[in-house]
Amino acid sequence: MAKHHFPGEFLWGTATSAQQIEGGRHEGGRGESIWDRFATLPGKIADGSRPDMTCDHFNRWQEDLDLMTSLGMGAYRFSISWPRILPAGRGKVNPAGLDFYDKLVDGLLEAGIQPFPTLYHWDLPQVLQDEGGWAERGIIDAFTEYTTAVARRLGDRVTRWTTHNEPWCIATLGHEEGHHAPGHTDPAESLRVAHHLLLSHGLSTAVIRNEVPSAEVGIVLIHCPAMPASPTDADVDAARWFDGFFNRWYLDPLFRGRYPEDAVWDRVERGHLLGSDLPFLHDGDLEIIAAPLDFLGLNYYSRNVMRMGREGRPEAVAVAPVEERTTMGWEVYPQGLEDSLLRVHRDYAPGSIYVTENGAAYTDPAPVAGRIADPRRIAYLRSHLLAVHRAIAAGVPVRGYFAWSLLDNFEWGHGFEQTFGLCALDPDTLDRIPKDSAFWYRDAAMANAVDDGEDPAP
Ligand code: IFM
Repeated sequence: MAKHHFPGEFLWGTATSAQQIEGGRHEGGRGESIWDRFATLPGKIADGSRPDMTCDHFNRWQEDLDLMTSLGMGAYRFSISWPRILPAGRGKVNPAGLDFYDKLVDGLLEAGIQPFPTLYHWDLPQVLQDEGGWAERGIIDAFTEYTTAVARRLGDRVTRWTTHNEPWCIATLGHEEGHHAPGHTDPAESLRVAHHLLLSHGLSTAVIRNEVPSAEVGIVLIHCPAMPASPTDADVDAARWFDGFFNRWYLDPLFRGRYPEDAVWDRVERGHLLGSDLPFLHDGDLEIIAAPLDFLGLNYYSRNVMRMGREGRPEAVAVAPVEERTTMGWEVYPQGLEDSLLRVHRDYAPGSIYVTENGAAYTDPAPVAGRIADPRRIAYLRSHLLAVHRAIAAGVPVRGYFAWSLLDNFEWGHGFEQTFGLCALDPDTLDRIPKDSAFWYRDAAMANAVDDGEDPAP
C-alpha cells in the first residue's frame, strides 16, 4: 500500500459556517438573518426545521474546539455571523457578538489551530434584506463597515481572511432559482447580486489590508467542472455555457478584471441582460474586484455532465448510477477535483489555493457500541485527498484542505436531512459523536499522508 505524503506545511482542517452550526438565535444580542426568516416560510426547508439551535455551537464552542484538538486539526474554517456583530446590519456594534469570536480565536490559537474565518457565509441581517439586500449597491458600505469592525477586533490574531463563501450560490440559488434565502427568482437581479458581492469582496479586501497589514486575503468559490455528454458541437457548447455561468462568471472578474464575453452574450440571449453593456457595472469596479489576492479558496463537490436539451437549453445529465452518488444526488468524481485545481492554476494562477470545502453527505447508521461506521465517506475523503496530492505533484500550489464538515448541521433548504459531518450529533443531548471518518481523517492529518489502500466495502 503506497503512502502519499503532503508537503510539510500543508494545513489540515475542517470547515463549518455560523448559520449552520451556531444556533443561539436569540442569545448574545444577535439579530435576525435572512435564513432565520426564510426558514419560517412554509415549504422552504425540507424537514420543516429552523436553524434556531442547530448544533448549539454558540454554547458548546469549547467542546468543539476540544473535538478538533482530539482530531489533530491544524486549522479551522468558520464563518462570522454578521447579525451577531451588527444586529441592525450597520451602526451599533454588538460587543457580545465580537466577544464570542474573540474567545473562539483565542481558544483556537491556544490549541495550536489556525483560525480561518469567512466574513460572509449567507447569513445576511434581515434588516438589510428589507432594504434590498445584495441587489442594491448601497449594501457594499454596510459590508465594509462590518468588515472593519471584525478586522479591527480580530486582526491582531487572525492572519488568513476570506471575504465571501460561494457567490454563485448566493446569486443563483438565492436570487435566480429561489431555493435559498431570500428566495427570489429574478435572473437579472441575480447578476446585480453577483456583481455587488464581487465588488464588496474587493473593497473589503482593501479594508482588511488596511486594518491588518500582515493579512492574507482570499475569496472562496465553488468550482464545478463541466464536461460535454457527447462530442457534438451542441453538447460541447452546453458545457461551455455551464462553465461560463458557474465558474468563469466569478473567476474572470477576480483574476482578469473582466466578465467573460461569451457568458455575457449567453445572458443577453436569454433576456437576462438587454445588451452587453452591464447596467450594474460602474467605472473602476473591475479594478477593485481584480485587486490581487493572496489565495483562492476552492470548494469542490462534483462535476456536471452537460448536454444541449430541447429548445437549445443546456441541461445537466446524471451519468453515474445511484450507488456512485451521495445522498445529495451528486456524483462522486474525485478526478474533477484534480482537474479543477489544474485548470484554475493554468488559467488564473492564484499564488496559493486552499481546498476550503470538500465532503460527502451520506445516511449514516445509528451508533453501535459508540461507533458510527461510514466507510463511503472515508472512501470519498481518501479519493479526493489523493486527487489533491496529484495536483500538488503536478505543480499546483495547494496549501491546505478543509473537510466539510466538522459536524452534521443545518444543510440549508435540506434542513437536517443531509449529513456531511465527520461527527454526528446525538439528537437528544447534542453530544458530538465522531464517526469512523473522523478517526480516519485524524490519522491522515497526523501522518500528513494518505494511503491508497482499499477501503472496507460499504
Ligand atoms: O453546506 C454547504 C456549505 O454551506 C457551502 N458549500 C456547500 C456545502 C454542502 O452543500
